[in-house]
Amino acid sequence: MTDSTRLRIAVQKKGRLSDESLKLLKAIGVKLSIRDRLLIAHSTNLPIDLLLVRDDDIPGLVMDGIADLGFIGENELEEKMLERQAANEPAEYQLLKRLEYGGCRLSIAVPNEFDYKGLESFEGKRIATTYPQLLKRYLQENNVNASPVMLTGSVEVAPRAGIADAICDLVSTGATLEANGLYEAIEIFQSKAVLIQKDGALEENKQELVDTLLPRINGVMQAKE
Ligand code: PRT
Ligand code: ZN
Repeated sequence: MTDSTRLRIAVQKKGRLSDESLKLLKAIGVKLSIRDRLLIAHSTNLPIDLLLVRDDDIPGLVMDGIADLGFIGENELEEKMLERQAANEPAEYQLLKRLEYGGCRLSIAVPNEFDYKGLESFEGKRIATTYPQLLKRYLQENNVNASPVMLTGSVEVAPRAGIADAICDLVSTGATLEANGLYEAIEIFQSKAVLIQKDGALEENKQELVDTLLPRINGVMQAKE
């Protein structure tokens, strides 16, 4: 059961942001009882419910005001914002805090045999990506005529499969690129996890709760420095 008086926080159910986000909630004193496979989890000590969802859904849930807060990667957040702006859908949110985990970069990478000489090398090329909006914005800003090819997975095999000439994907250690015979040509976006809040005022009790939680997040982050 959901209760609209409880603060609703969207968190990735399973994946790279999941553990760190839950750990942070725990560190700021939010006790949780999470049972496998459920979409919703309740805090046992505070009026908080977690929505456990795919990360792709988190920006939209906050922008639509279904979740009050959300933990999300800036890459996913910015991509969704651009997508919604293009579709004239609500795309507003408030940034509460940039966090210290989930760090990665969105980069254009090319096969080892690709002769990269600068951005002009991408002229007329096909670039496979899961982030077509971020890629399009970058290409437009830099006056490059290349075609994004949208793939929701296995982006790194697209050049080998003959689907694209290059890829635009998230990189952290670079091991995935190397294993697939690719190298990083250019970084187009840097990302970390962030905590966002829905646009507009929260109900008073929820705002009071957020006001007590935020300083605790700052405290946890400072303690780690
Ligand atoms: O199922 P769901 O949709 O929720 O999860 P997902 O598979 O879409 O996302 P997930 O869990 O993989 O990543 C969630 C978020 O973590 C991303 O949106 C980023 O904000 C952040 N993040 C940080 C990363 C990486 N680092 C990362 N390295 N997300 C993905 N990767 C992938 C990348 O796509 C590539 O396949 O890891 C590979 C590259 O890693 P390296 O270390 O080999 O360079
Ligand atoms: Zn996802």
